Amino acid sequence: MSQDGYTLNPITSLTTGVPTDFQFTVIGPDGQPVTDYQVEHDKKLHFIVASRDLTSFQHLHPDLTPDGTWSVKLTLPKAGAYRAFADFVPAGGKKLTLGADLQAAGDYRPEPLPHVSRTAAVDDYTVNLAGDLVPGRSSKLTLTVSKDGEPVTDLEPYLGAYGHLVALRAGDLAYLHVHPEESEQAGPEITFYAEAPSRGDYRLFLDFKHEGKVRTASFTATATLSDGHAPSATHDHSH
Ligand SMILES: [Cu+2]
Repeated sequence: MSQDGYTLNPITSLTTGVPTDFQFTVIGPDGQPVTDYQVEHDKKLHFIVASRDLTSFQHLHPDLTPDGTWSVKLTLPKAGAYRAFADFVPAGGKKLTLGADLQAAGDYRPEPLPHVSRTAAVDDYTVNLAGDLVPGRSSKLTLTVSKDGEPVTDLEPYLGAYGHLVALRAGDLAYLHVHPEESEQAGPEITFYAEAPSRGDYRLFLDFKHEGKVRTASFTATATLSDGHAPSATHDHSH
């Protein structure tokens, strides 16, 4: 919630299933809301909201008023605990990711983490994941987008690249640092470098834009040392 003198400060409380104008501020080292931000990946601030069980994910871009209040239309789709992340660079500062817990009242039924898979489907699209998360260092992940079985070669730029990847650790929702590889090609492959801080399971969320619409493909992946004992693609969560 706080780092380097900056604190994420939610203002609005939320009701399960009700679209709400959610407001927050980032309080700076001087105790005042931050009003100057650097643009990164086309936006001054990226706002990610994930349910604690990682079955709900939203990547939103709030609007900033001159007094430093951010606002965004937000719906928490089901009851339970959520983690919100604000990813930004204060003017003259360095990149920060601050988190805050959000609560949606009601009957909470946590869902198990979806099984490890190298394939994700969203609408008419299929996305394949190549590469492995490696604990403690940066690793290359390549995501390949196809539609109706054909490679998609006309992805549209989204947030300064042909896709945007967010990775969260299952269990505590630690937020991974992910960089896109610059590419001149509009698909079907999108390449990222991700740093997994530890062994364990992670949930990856790829946002990509095609035919004017942003969609999210979600994967569960396991970071294991590449010692040949536990290939990540065959890790079984059922026991
Ligand atoms: Cu964003």
